[in-house]
Amino acid sequence: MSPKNIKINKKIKDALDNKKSVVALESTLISHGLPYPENIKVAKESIKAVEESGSVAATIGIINGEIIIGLNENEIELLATSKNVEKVSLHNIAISLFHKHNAATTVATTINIASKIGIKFFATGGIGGVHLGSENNSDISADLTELSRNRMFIISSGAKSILDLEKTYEKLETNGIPRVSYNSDYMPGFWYDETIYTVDQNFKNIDDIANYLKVVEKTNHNSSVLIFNKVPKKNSIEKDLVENWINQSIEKAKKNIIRGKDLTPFLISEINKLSKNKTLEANTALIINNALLAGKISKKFNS
Ligand code: PSU
Ligand code: MN
Repeated sequence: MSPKNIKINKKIKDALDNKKSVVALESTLISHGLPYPENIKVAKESIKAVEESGSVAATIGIINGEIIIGLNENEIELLATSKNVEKVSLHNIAISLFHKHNAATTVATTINIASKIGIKFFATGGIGGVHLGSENNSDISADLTELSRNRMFIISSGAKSILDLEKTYEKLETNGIPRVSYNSDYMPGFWYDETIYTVDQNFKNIDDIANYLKVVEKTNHNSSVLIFNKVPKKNSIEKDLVENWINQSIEKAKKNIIRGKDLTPFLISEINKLSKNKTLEANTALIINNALLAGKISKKFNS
Protein backbone atom coordinates (compact mmCIF):
# COMPACT_ATOMS: atom_id res chain seq x y z
CA MET A 1 0.00 0.00 0.00
CA SER A 2 1.65 3.19 -1.11
CA PRO A 3 1.54 6.12 1.31
CA LYS A 4 0.40 8.14 -1.76
CA ASN A 5 -3.05 6.66 -1.29
CA ILE A 6 -3.17 7.91 2.26
CA LYS A 7 -4.48 11.29 3.40
CA ILE A 8 -3.49 12.16 6.96
CA ASN A 9 -5.31 15.00 8.65
CA LYS A 10 -3.09 17.83 9.82
CA LYS A 11 -3.61 17.45 13.55
CA ILE A 12 -2.61 13.78 13.35
CA LYS A 13 0.36 14.47 11.10
CA ASP A 14 1.65 17.12 13.53
CA ALA A 15 1.17 14.74 16.45
CA LEU A 16 3.09 11.97 14.66
CA ASP A 17 5.89 14.35 13.59
CA ASN A 18 6.23 15.54 17.18
CA LYS A 19 6.11 12.04 18.65
CA LYS A 20 2.88 12.80 20.50
CA SER A 21 0.47 10.03 21.34
CA VAL A 22 -1.98 8.98 18.65
CA VAL A 23 -4.65 6.27 18.95
CA ALA A 24 -6.11 4.67 15.82
CA LEU A 25 -9.81 3.76 15.69
CA GLU A 26 -11.40 1.49 13.10
CA SER A 27 -14.48 2.10 10.95
CA THR A 28 -16.00 -1.36 10.39
CA LEU A 29 -17.61 -1.21 13.78
CA ILE A 30 -19.25 2.03 12.62
CA SER A 31 -20.53 0.72 9.28
CA HIS A 32 -21.11 -2.98 9.96
CA GLY A 33 -20.82 -3.57 13.70
CA LEU A 34 -23.37 -1.17 15.15
CA PRO A 35 -26.73 0.13 13.94
CA TYR A 36 -27.54 3.79 13.26
CA PRO A 37 -27.62 6.06 15.25
CA GLU A 38 -25.61 4.26 17.97
CA ASN A 39 -22.74 3.90 15.50
CA ILE A 40 -22.31 7.66 15.16
CA LYS A 41 -22.55 8.14 18.90
CA VAL A 42 -19.85 5.52 19.51
CA ALA A 43 -17.57 6.96 16.83
CA LYS A 44 -17.84 10.46 18.30
CA GLU A 45 -17.59 9.41 21.93
CA SER A 46 -14.57 7.23 21.22
CA ILE A 47 -12.78 10.22 19.69
CA LYS A 48 -13.79 12.31 22.70
CA ALA A 49 -12.55 9.65 25.12
CA VAL A 50 -9.15 9.47 23.42
CA GLU A 51 -8.87 13.26 23.45
CA GLU A 52 -9.92 13.57 27.09
CA SER A 53 -6.88 11.53 27.98
CA GLY A 54 -4.62 13.94 26.11
CA SER A 55 -4.00 11.79 23.04
CA VAL A 56 -5.01 12.39 19.42
CA ALA A 57 -7.64 10.12 17.83
CA ALA A 58 -7.27 8.87 14.26
CA THR A 59 -10.38 7.18 12.88
CA ILE A 60 -9.39 5.31 9.73
CA GLY A 61 -11.61 4.61 6.73
CA ILE A 62 -11.81 4.90 2.95
CA ILE A 63 -13.68 7.68 1.13
CA ASN A 64 -13.87 7.66 -2.68
CA GLY A 65 -10.95 5.29 -2.89
CA GLU A 66 -8.70 7.31 -0.65
CA ILE A 67 -7.48 6.07 2.72
CA ILE A 68 -8.24 8.73 5.31
CA ILE A 69 -6.41 8.93 8.61
CA GLY A 70 -8.68 10.99 10.83
CA LEU A 71 -12.18 10.86 9.31
CA ASN A 72 -14.11 14.08 9.91
CA GLU A 73 -17.72 14.25 11.13
CA ASN A 74 -19.24 14.22 7.63
CA GLU A 75 -17.12 11.25 6.59
CA ILE A 76 -18.06 9.34 9.74
CA GLU A 77 -21.70 10.10 9.06
CA LEU A 78 -21.34 8.84 5.48
CA LEU A 79 -19.82 5.53 6.61
CA ALA A 80 -22.46 5.26 9.34
CA THR A 81 -25.47 5.78 7.10
CA SER A 82 -24.67 4.80 3.52
CA LYS A 83 -25.80 1.36 2.36
CA ASN A 84 -22.88 0.92 -0.05
CA VAL A 85 -19.98 0.86 2.33
CA GLU A 86 -17.71 -2.12 1.84
CA LYS A 87 -16.10 -3.98 4.72
CA VAL A 88 -12.46 -4.21 3.72
CA SER A 89 -9.85 -6.57 4.94
CA LEU A 90 -6.51 -7.23 3.24
CA HIS A 91 -7.95 -9.45 0.51
CA ASN A 92 -10.26 -6.76 -0.87
CA ILE A 93 -8.89 -3.34 0.11
CA ALA A 94 -7.10 -2.65 -3.17
CA ILE A 95 -10.23 -3.59 -5.14
CA SER A 96 -12.13 -0.98 -3.19
CA LEU A 97 -9.43 1.63 -3.83
CA PHE A 98 -9.40 0.71 -7.52
CA HIS A 99 -13.17 1.33 -7.80
CA LYS A 100 -12.90 4.53 -5.73
CA HIS A 101 -15.52 3.21 -3.33
CA ASN A 102 -16.35 4.17 0.23
CA ALA A 103 -15.20 1.48 2.61
CA ALA A 104 -14.69 0.68 6.24
CA THR A 105 -11.50 -0.85 7.58
CA THR A 106 -11.55 -3.91 9.84
CA VAL A 107 -9.11 -4.50 12.67
CA ALA A 108 -6.80 -6.26 10.18
CA THR A 109 -6.70 -3.38 7.70
CA THR A 110 -6.63 -0.66 10.33
CA ILE A 111 -3.55 -2.05 12.05
CA ASN A 112 -1.89 -2.71 8.70
CA ILE A 113 -2.38 0.93 7.65
CA ALA A 114 -1.81 2.55 11.04
CA SER A 115 1.44 0.74 11.76
CA LYS A 116 2.85 1.82 8.37
CA ILE A 117 2.49 5.50 9.24
CA GLY A 118 3.92 5.19 12.73
CA ILE A 119 0.80 4.96 14.90
CA LYS A 120 1.46 2.66 17.85
CA PHE A 121 -1.88 2.35 19.61
CA PHE A 122 -5.27 1.15 18.48
CA ALA A 123 -8.59 0.74 20.29
CA THR A 124 -11.50 -1.42 19.21
CA GLY A 125 -14.37 -3.44 20.65
CA GLY A 126 -13.55 -7.06 20.01
CA ILE A 127 -11.07 -8.51 17.56
CA GLY A 128 -11.97 -11.14 15.00
CA GLY A 129 -10.69 -14.68 15.48
CA VAL A 130 -11.41 -18.34 14.86
CA HIS A 131 -15.11 -18.90 14.13
CA LEU A 132 -17.14 -21.68 15.71
CA GLY A 133 -17.20 -24.60 13.27
CA SER A 134 -13.92 -23.51 11.70
CA GLU A 135 -12.93 -27.20 11.44
CA ASN A 136 -15.44 -27.39 8.57
CA ASN A 137 -15.08 -24.04 6.82
CA SER A 138 -11.66 -22.70 7.98
CA ASP A 139 -13.24 -19.32 8.75
CA ILE A 140 -10.49 -17.55 10.65
CA SER A 141 -10.37 -13.76 10.69
CA ALA A 142 -7.49 -12.03 8.92
CA ASP A 143 -7.26 -9.97 12.11
CA LEU A 144 -5.14 -12.79 13.57
CA THR A 145 -2.74 -12.80 10.62
CA GLU A 146 -2.27 -9.05 10.68
CA LEU A 147 -1.74 -9.08 14.45
CA SER A 148 1.26 -11.27 13.86
CA ARG A 149 2.59 -9.19 10.95
CA ASN A 150 2.39 -5.67 12.34
CA ARG A 151 3.41 -4.24 15.67
CA MET A 152 0.45 -2.44 17.22
CA PHE A 153 -0.58 -2.09 20.84
CA ILE A 154 -4.27 -2.96 20.83
CA ILE A 155 -6.81 -2.31 23.54
CA SER A 156 -9.88 -4.54 23.16
CA SER A 157 -12.37 -6.54 25.20
CA GLY A 158 -10.97 -9.77 23.82
CA ALA A 159 -12.33 -11.49 20.76
CA LYS A 160 -16.01 -11.29 19.94
CA SER A 161 -18.22 -13.69 21.94
CA ILE A 162 -19.59 -15.24 18.73
CA LEU A 163 -16.19 -16.87 18.07
CA ASP A 164 -14.53 -20.02 19.29
CA LEU A 165 -12.71 -18.26 22.11
CA GLU A 166 -10.56 -21.23 23.11
CA LYS A 167 -9.22 -21.68 19.59
CA THR A 168 -8.76 -17.94 19.22
CA TYR A 169 -6.83 -17.78 22.50
CA GLU A 170 -4.56 -20.64 21.45
CA LYS A 171 -4.01 -19.22 17.97
CA LEU A 172 -2.86 -15.93 19.51
CA GLU A 173 -0.22 -17.83 21.45
CA THR A 174 0.85 -19.73 18.34
CA ASN A 175 1.21 -16.43 16.49
CA GLY A 176 3.34 -14.93 19.26
CA ILE A 177 0.81 -12.36 20.41
CA PRO A 178 1.10 -11.43 24.10
CA ARG A 179 -2.31 -11.53 25.81
CA VAL A 180 -2.07 -9.14 28.73
CA SER A 181 -4.83 -7.40 30.61
CA TYR A 182 -5.75 -4.45 32.73
CA ASN A 183 -7.11 -5.72 36.05
CA SER A 184 -8.24 -9.22 35.19
CA ASP A 185 -6.73 -12.69 35.40
CA TYR A 186 -8.71 -13.88 32.39
CA MET A 187 -9.24 -12.97 28.77
CA PRO A 188 -12.59 -11.17 28.58
CA GLY A 189 -15.44 -12.58 26.46
CA PHE A 190 -16.45 -9.30 24.80
CA TRP A 191 -20.11 -9.01 25.96
CA TYR A 192 -19.21 -10.82 29.20
CA ASP A 193 -16.35 -9.95 31.46
CA GLU A 194 -14.45 -13.23 31.89
CA THR A 195 -13.62 -16.39 29.98
CA ILE A 196 -11.73 -19.26 31.60
CA TYR A 197 -8.54 -18.51 29.63
CA THR A 198 -5.80 -16.96 31.73
CA VAL A 199 -3.85 -13.94 30.52
CA ASP A 200 -0.07 -13.88 30.20
CA GLN A 201 0.07 -10.99 32.64
CA ASN A 202 -2.51 -9.06 34.63
CA PHE A 203 -1.31 -5.47 34.97
CA LYS A 204 -2.88 -3.53 37.82
CA ASN A 205 -2.00 -0.04 36.62
CA ILE A 206 -1.36 2.02 33.53
CA ASP A 207 2.26 2.84 34.38
CA ASP A 208 3.16 -0.84 34.37
CA ILE A 209 1.47 -1.40 31.02
CA ALA A 210 3.30 1.56 29.47
CA ASN A 211 6.65 0.36 30.85
CA TYR A 212 6.00 -3.19 29.67
CA LEU A 213 5.26 -1.91 26.16
CA LYS A 214 8.58 -0.07 26.17
CA VAL A 215 10.26 -3.41 26.88
CA VAL A 216 8.31 -4.96 23.99
CA GLU A 217 9.65 -2.25 21.68
CA LYS A 218 13.22 -3.03 22.74
CA THR A 219 12.88 -6.77 22.20
CA ASN A 220 12.48 -6.45 18.44
CA HIS A 221 9.16 -8.17 18.80
CA ASN A 222 7.46 -7.56 15.49
CA SER A 223 3.95 -8.64 16.26
CA SER A 224 1.15 -6.86 18.09
CA VAL A 225 0.33 -6.91 21.77
CA LEU A 226 -3.24 -7.37 22.97
CA ILE A 227 -4.18 -5.44 26.08
CA PHE A 228 -7.53 -6.69 27.30
CA ASN A 229 -9.97 -4.40 29.05
CA LYS A 230 -13.17 -6.06 30.18
CA VAL A 231 -16.63 -4.64 29.52
CA PRO A 232 -17.73 -2.26 32.34
CA LYS A 233 -19.35 -4.28 35.15
CA LYS A 234 -22.80 -2.77 34.82
CA ASN A 235 -22.93 -3.75 31.14
CA SER A 236 -21.52 -7.27 31.44
CA ILE A 237 -24.04 -9.97 30.44
CA GLU A 238 -24.28 -13.48 31.83
CA LYS A 239 -22.32 -15.94 29.70
CA ASP A 240 -25.13 -18.52 29.55
CA LEU A 241 -27.55 -15.97 28.15
CA VAL A 242 -25.03 -14.87 25.53
CA GLU A 243 -24.34 -18.47 24.49
CA ASN A 244 -28.01 -19.17 24.03
CA TRP A 245 -28.42 -16.14 21.72
CA ILE A 246 -25.29 -17.14 19.81
CA ASN A 247 -26.60 -20.66 19.17
CA GLN A 248 -29.93 -19.34 17.92
CA SER A 249 -28.32 -16.82 15.60
CA ILE A 250 -25.80 -19.34 14.23
CA GLU A 251 -28.72 -21.63 13.30
CA LYS A 252 -30.38 -18.74 11.50
CA ALA A 253 -27.15 -17.89 9.66
CA LYS A 254 -26.89 -21.50 8.48
CA LYS A 255 -30.50 -21.52 7.26
CA ASN A 256 -29.98 -18.26 5.37
CA ILE A 257 -26.57 -19.34 4.02
CA ILE A 258 -24.75 -16.35 5.48
CA ARG A 259 -21.01 -16.82 5.39
CA GLY A 260 -17.62 -15.15 4.81
CA LYS A 261 -17.36 -11.50 5.70
CA ASP A 262 -21.14 -11.16 6.11
CA LEU A 263 -21.24 -13.61 8.99
CA THR A 264 -19.88 -11.45 11.83
CA PRO A 265 -22.20 -8.44 11.12
CA PHE A 266 -25.19 -10.78 10.71
CA LEU A 267 -24.61 -12.56 14.03
CA ILE A 268 -24.03 -9.32 15.94
CA SER A 269 -27.21 -7.76 14.60
CA GLU A 270 -29.31 -10.90 15.27
CA ILE A 271 -28.01 -11.10 18.82
CA ASN A 272 -28.78 -7.43 19.41
CA LYS A 273 -32.40 -8.24 18.52
CA LEU A 274 -32.54 -11.40 20.66
CA SER A 275 -31.04 -9.59 23.63
CA LYS A 276 -33.39 -6.62 23.27
CA ASN A 277 -30.30 -4.48 22.72
CA LYS A 278 -28.50 -5.56 25.88
CA THR A 279 -25.56 -6.66 23.71
CA LEU A 280 -25.71 -3.38 21.82
CA GLU A 281 -25.46 -1.45 25.07
CA ALA A 282 -22.53 -3.59 26.20
CA ASN A 283 -20.82 -3.17 22.83
CA THR A 284 -21.26 0.60 22.94
CA ALA A 285 -19.97 0.91 26.50
CA LEU A 286 -16.94 -1.30 26.00
CA ILE A 287 -15.74 0.42 22.82
CA ILE A 288 -15.77 3.87 24.43
CA ASN A 289 -14.16 2.46 27.56
CA ASN A 290 -11.39 0.89 25.46
CA ALA A 291 -10.77 4.16 23.62
CA LEU A 292 -10.34 5.91 26.96
CA LEU A 293 -7.88 3.32 28.27
CA ALA A 294 -5.94 3.38 24.98
CA GLY A 295 -5.65 7.16 25.22
CA LYS A 296 -4.35 6.93 28.78
CA ILE A 297 -1.80 4.18 28.07
CA SER A 298 -0.61 5.91 24.94
CA LYS A 299 -0.23 9.22 26.77
CA LYS A 300 1.79 7.54 29.52
CA PHE A 301 3.90 5.63 26.99
CA ASN A 302 4.85 8.88 25.26
CA SER A 303 5.52 10.93 28.39
N1 PSU B 1 -15.47 -4.89 17.13
C1 PSU B 1 -16.78 -4.59 17.36
N2 PSU B 1 -17.64 -4.69 16.28
C2 PSU B 1 -17.22 -5.06 15.02
C3 PSU B 1 -15.85 -5.36 14.79
C4 PSU B 1 -15.02 -5.27 15.89
O1 PSU B 1 -17.15 -4.26 18.49
O2 PSU B 1 -18.02 -5.12 14.10
C5 PSU B 1 -15.35 -5.74 13.39
C6 PSU B 1 -13.85 -5.48 13.33
O3 PSU B 1 -13.63 -4.55 12.31
C7 PSU B 1 -13.23 -6.84 13.02
C8 PSU B 1 -14.30 -7.49 12.23
O4 PSU B 1 -12.03 -6.71 12.33
O5 PSU B 1 -15.49 -7.10 12.97
C9 PSU B 1 -14.08 -8.98 12.13
O6 PSU B 1 -14.72 -9.48 10.99
P1 PSU B 1 -14.37 -10.95 10.43
O7 PSU B 1 -14.82 -11.89 11.50
O8 PSU B 1 -15.20 -11.07 9.16
O9 PSU B 1 -12.91 -10.97 10.16
MN1 MN C 1 -14.24 -14.58 8.10
